[in-house]
Amino acid sequence: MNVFQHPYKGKGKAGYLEKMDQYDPRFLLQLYHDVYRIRLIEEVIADRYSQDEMKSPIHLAIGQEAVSVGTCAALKKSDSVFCGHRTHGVYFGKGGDLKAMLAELHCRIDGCCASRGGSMHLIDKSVGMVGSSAIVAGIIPIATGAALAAQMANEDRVTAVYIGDAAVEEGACWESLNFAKLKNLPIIYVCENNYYSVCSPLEFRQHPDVPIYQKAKGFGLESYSIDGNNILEVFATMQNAVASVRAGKGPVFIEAHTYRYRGHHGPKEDSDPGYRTHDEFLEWKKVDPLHLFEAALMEKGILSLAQKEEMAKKINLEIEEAFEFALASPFPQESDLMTHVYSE
Ligand SMILES: Cc1ncc(C[n+]2csc(CCOP(=O)(O)OP(=O)(O)O)c2C)c(N)n1
Repeated sequence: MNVFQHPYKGKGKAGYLEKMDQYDPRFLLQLYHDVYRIRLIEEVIADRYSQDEMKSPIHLAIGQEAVSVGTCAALKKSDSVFCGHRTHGVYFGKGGDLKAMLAELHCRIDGCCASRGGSMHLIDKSVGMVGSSAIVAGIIPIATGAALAAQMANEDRVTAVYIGDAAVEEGACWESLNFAKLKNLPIIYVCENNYYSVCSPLEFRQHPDVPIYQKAKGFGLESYSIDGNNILEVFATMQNAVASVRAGKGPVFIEAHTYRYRGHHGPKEDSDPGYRTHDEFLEWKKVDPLHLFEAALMEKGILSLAQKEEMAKKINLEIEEAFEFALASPFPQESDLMTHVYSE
């Protein structure tokens, strides 16, 4: 089955236009800015990666930015997010610091994990990014435990955990959902379904009769399947989910359909190995989360070309300064090797 026979392809620009009037234009511009910023940052990371200054492996979120920005926009700073290995979009969506992230990717002490994490293990408690893990599905029980802790401490804190479509193929996922439902936990599972697990297409791994969100429904969770490239649909769904969770109605599951443009890891586009075609990639580019939103904003007169260019100028300057910061930051000292390491 080609992914384009999948029912969730999005409605294109019309899908934005029909929803835009209900929002303050300043809010829409902020969302656009945040998506654009992630796109530009990751494109520069990709361009500079071959210089071999960044020693961390990378999994880019280019193409999937609307999921991160749209969901995080519905969360408070005091809410917690957890992530798998594709961390950058969520980190920036939650308000993460560009200098701290680039220093982390360059394995420097000013990194948000002081160089102990790298791209796949970004943690920054100052913005509520509490944990991320390269073990597929490994973060799900951890996030579920954090939601249990919030509930036991009677804290008004929602936990959101970001997982891929392959993570739902692990038992830890369903054990966690079962437990979250049982305990009525304040947690939202956001599944970024980009249709691939490394080079393995979804249709080789899961039966099309049982979409991911329906599996979650089977565990009793309130569950949605949405166009993850439409930031307004993502935001509205997450806003409802957050309200429901805060009202004590228990866990929610969101399956957001989207597509990654670059290889599973590394900086390049990757139609060559043959696991997906270049035509498929071009089809998804027609529903690009940045460009469709941009076209809709321009059609409504909310964004002008001059504004866009000004935005890009500022973001590119910020990126340039952040790279300079990262490259000037010292490497960790050998004497620090065992700091934060626990052993009996
Ligand atoms: C338990 C485990 N099994 C296998 C791997 C190897 N691996 C790394 S990423 C990945 C695919 C993950 O796909 P998905 O969860 O859909 O996220 P995406 O990369 O598409 O964002 C696999 C199989 C791993 N890291 N952990």
